[in-house]
Amino acid sequence: MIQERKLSMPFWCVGNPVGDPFGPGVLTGVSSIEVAELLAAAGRKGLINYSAAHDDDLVPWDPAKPEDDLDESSEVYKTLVQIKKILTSGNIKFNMIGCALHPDPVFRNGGIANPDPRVRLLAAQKVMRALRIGSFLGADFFTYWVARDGFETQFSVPWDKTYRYLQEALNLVPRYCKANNLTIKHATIEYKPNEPRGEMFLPTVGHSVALISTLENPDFWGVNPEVLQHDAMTNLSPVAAVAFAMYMKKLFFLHVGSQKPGQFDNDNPPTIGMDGLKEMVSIIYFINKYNWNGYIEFDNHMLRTDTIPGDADRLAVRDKYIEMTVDAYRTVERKANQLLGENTIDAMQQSVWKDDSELETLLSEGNIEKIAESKIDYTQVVSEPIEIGALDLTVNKKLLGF
Ligand code: XLS
Ligand code: MG
Repeated sequence: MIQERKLSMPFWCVGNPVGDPFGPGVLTGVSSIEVAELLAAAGRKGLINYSAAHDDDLVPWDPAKPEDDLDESSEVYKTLVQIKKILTSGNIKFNMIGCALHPDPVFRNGGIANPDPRVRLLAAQKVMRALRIGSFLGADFFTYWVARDGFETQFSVPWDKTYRYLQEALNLVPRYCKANNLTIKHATIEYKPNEPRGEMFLPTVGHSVALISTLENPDFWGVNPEVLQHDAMTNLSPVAAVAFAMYMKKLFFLHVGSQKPGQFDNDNPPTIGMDGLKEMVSIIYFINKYNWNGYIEFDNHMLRTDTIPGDADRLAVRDKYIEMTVDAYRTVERKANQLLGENTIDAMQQSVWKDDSELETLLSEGNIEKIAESKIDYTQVVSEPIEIGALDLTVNKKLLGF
């Protein structure tokens, strides 16, 4: 039985006023309470099950009050109580908290990897507050998206220390969660090659998984690739990134949107845009085929064109955005699952992969004498066609509905 994925719609996607570097937001803003209400309504309609947020998406940050979330008479605390109540009313589980280390100008040269220890301290305090906020809402995950931890100029970075700064700050996360009995049991690194910085310190899945293996508590940490955007931005393959993370048992969840390869971070809704439809179908196809049972979190925004500027429709357009994004994902999922049941595709895959259980065992046992002694008929192997073109044509026909 192929499962239907659980879906998460984050606060920042719904709240996004859709600005870009050439113009301000075209949508009138919404409060975090209004976003919570939109999410709860979507939960009641059965569209989504989870949500996520950065601290700043929920409540404002005042560096002079690093523990305002603990003060029951503060506005921050009262807002969090209200958000929790609204989400619960729509059966939305709050699943992931991130710490916004990108908007405030004090973090303009980075958050947890900032060379200035005063800024790293502020970042650590803000991360702790975000962890408490996440736990108050019942989150299972914390996500470190690389934000402004990166560079534009080569001589401005203390290269002998930068990765230690990252290790030190990431090590604080499980330590803090455990010491305070928080609900957060796991965390992810969300790598990205560039944007907002010219280059990032953790640009790929490989960098992230390697760094995780050096942390105090590697089992606590995984990754959440953002497909198609964060890999495709530099023409790396999102498909291979997800497969690698899954094989390394580090695929904790996925961020999903759409991307034209080689461009700025498009953050288009899944399937919307110029490219990527087939890649998205293939990702859902193989995570289902190989029984990965995590959840999918959207990370995208509506197209600027599709907004209705002004006050009157600011909630209605966001409501429609949630519905359309879920519809786009479910459409891909249906197609992926249809391909999964296809005998023709299975048979063609088998013929490309050439399964031979005896040889499989021999190679995986890794006995060097047996491997050295084995005989393969080279002339036979070299003369066999490898019919990948035919397999792909079959897939394309199925995708196009023939
Ligand atoms: C930006 C990231 C960001 C994270 C949340 O590119 O996708 O939105 O997912 O911190
Ligand atoms: Mg993301």
